[in-house]
Amino acid sequence: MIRSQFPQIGHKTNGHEIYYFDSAATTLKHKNVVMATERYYQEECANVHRGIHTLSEISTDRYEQTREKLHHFINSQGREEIIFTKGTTESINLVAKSWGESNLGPGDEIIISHMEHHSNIVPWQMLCEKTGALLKIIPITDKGDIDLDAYTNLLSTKTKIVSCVWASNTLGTINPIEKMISMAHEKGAVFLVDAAQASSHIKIDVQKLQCDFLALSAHKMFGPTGVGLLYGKKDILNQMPPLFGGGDMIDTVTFEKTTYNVLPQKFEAGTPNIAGVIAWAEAIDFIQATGVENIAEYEAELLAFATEELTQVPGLRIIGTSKNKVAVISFVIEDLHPHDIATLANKYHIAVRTGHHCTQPIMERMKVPATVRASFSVYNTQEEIIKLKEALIKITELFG
Ligand code: C6P
Repeated sequence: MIRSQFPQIGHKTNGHEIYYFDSAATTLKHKNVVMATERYYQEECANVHRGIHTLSEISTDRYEQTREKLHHFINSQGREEIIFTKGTTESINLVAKSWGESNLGPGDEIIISHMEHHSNIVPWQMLCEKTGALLKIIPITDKGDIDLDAYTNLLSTKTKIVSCVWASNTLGTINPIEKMISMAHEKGAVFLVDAAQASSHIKIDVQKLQCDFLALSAHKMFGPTGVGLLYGKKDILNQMPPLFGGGDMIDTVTFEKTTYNVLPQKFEAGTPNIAGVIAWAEAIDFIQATGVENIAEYEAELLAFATEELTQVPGLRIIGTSKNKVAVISFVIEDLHPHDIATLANKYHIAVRTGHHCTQPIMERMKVPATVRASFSVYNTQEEIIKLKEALIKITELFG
């Protein structure tokens, strides 16, 4: 039984069990992730790549095992293409700064979509300010799909990079990313995939996708917070300058000249989140043992059920109605402010997110001030979704 593998399920907070529908913000943590974190701090704490004593060797081995697992998990060509970062945000910033500043100039174009998370907007705006490059936006339809015709028209030989979300955290839309990548390549542009919301729902195969970069976060796939990865094609990563200078990323240092380490260490300056990286391996094991396809199938059933149930709530309107979605439902209810809905839902021990979900341009596009977002994962049940629906009905009744 999957639920029993997540220690937080069943735990009482302020005397109450919480119905957790906020997995798009961060998933619950698998019990082996918690245990591996504890084991590192209780028994095996040591720095990595820095000592020849037994504890350092154990930590280094475990740390590098996670890299090896991720290399297989996303099917990269080599383990050196896996760079550990703090998460998706840092990964995208790394590409924008390191690759962007050495490859872009005035008049060059960067394409993103209207449904990007702020993490995939702001770094490119900063890059444009620095280099004189221009940011172009792919429009989205009322249902929340990418407008592929508009994308075709935006692409040109001026396009240097396209950076697009695979699955939207707000609309749930799964974008036709493989097709979008091949269209960008035809114009000679490189492509970054924001896989933050895809990682625990969609099988990732970077060789099949042919993407040049891919970013994701461990905490959205049952793993710890504060750790993620940047995948990059080896040839491209080799040409990029390091972003941070410090320990571990160097080969030799003198006051006259420093030479850099090889991949992946070139991009991993300083003591990393060792416990986080080590514990992440357990999350990957869980996903692989369960099967991404099985997770996706179960979540698709939950999404269909929740869509059916929630549309029975008077005045409820779903924002993001693409045919192809991960298990995310953003909604508004007529005459109620999303913040009031979420505050009252909390009184019924229901955890949903409210606000702009770090996607303010989507709010403006869909003409709503904010939405309530219920996101589901492999440990949610239909019974819980009924509780959500009942709470929402009570809330609408309360407001008359
Ligand atoms: N979305 C949400 O509640 P970090 O914070 O670096 O792990 O991930 C950033 C990020 C990037 N892209 C997408 C599509 C995301 O969903 C997120 C994180 C969370 O929707 C927190 S804002």
